[in-house]
Amino acid sequence: MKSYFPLVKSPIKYAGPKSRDPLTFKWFNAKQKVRGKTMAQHFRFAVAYWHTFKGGGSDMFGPAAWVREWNVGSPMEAAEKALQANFEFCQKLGVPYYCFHDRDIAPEGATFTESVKNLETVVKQAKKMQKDTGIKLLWGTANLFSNPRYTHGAGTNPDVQVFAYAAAQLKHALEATCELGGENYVFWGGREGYETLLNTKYSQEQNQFAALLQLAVDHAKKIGFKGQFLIEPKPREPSKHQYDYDTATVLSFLRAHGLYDHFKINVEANHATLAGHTFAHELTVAAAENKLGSIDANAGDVLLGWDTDQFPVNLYDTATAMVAVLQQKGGIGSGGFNFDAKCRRGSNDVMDLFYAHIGGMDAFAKGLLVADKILSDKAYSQIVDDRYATWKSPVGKEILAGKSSLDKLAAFTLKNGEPALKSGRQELLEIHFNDILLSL
Ligand code: XLS
Ligand code: CA
Ligand code: CA
Repeated sequence: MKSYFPLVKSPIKYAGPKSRDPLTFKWFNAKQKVRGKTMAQHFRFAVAYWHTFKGGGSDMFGPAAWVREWNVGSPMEAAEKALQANFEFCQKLGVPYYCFHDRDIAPEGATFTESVKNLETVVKQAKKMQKDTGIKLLWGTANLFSNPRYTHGAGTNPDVQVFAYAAAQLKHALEATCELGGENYVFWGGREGYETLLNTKYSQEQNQFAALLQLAVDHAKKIGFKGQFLIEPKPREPSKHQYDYDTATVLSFLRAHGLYDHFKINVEANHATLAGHTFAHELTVAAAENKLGSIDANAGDVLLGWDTDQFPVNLYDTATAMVAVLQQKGGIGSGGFNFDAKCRRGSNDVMDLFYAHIGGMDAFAKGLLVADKILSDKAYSQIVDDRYATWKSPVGKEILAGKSSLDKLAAFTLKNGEPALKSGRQELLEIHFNDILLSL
């Protein structure tokens, strides 16, 4: 069989931090244990099909700048070749999972029937390749945003005929994910948002979107799909306002519509920054409710205001992210770290795909080691624990147990008077964080 990556002869190996060979891992050591789990178990890394195998370096100022060797021939021929490239790439990189949209792996046909047939054909091929290589599907999703029919949204479209079309496409994407043993199914709200409130019935659209999610939950039960449903927040782009703005908004939407138990969150770093949050913030909010389901491991650019989907290289960001991830009891379960990232338009060589993924895996591995050390560091945790020490007093315990009252607290305040203003030790903790990051 043809090799699309002939320059990578064998799977990438761990060679340690002193290695200067760009085709080795310096920090990601699959077998190394951290907090009782191997790095492979912590991360469950995945390759994003759309960027890695279907991307051509396009941006809003220019169309695709390159065509990969596998993306040639008829659409169905290209689909099969791209699958082969995917499995060769994942095997050589040592990444156990991939993720896709239905329209990444199989081309949309001239009719709905043809699209379904294309998907079924490709799913059969993918199933065989998964079996042959051991590479698995972390999550599948439906592309309910690229086709012009979804211009005004899919689930939130004002036209019920478009809603039905989206539901039909979702049904087949979910069945494909189920057939391929996908461990999760993602909803990213493509064009589920609005451009102007002047033409929008906000609460009607919220109810429609909830109805679509409920239909998916019901269908999963019907077909025996056991994977985890995930929602991926994003505040804007393509719509001016996206309904799944951020983690807190999504959790409250799920609660309001009786869907809370069926969904977890897929946190993407670049979407966090678009929402005006840090990546660590979004992870912390999700983990606080044990709702951190999976991660789209990428990065934005501080100087560009859009979704640049870059590979993660900033160690401070990966370290603070991993501190948040480790706070969730039991880890990320059936989720993983999906590199929803693309090489820059100027990085057009297939070898750049290897350098980019290796760099991302190393950045997260190093982040994990730093986070582990921070969380085990007594001096560090003591400073944080001391800030909250008064909550262990009788009055604090009583408040948290729901046994206090405003009268009791007024009496307490009369007796104790003005509280002392204590230092939060921010700068000390920041220095301490850097000391640990630099010491590893
Ligand atoms: C787009 C999203 C998308 C989802 C999957 O901004 O990141 O790629 O991850 O639909
Ligand atoms: Ca994403
Ligand atoms: Ca993105």
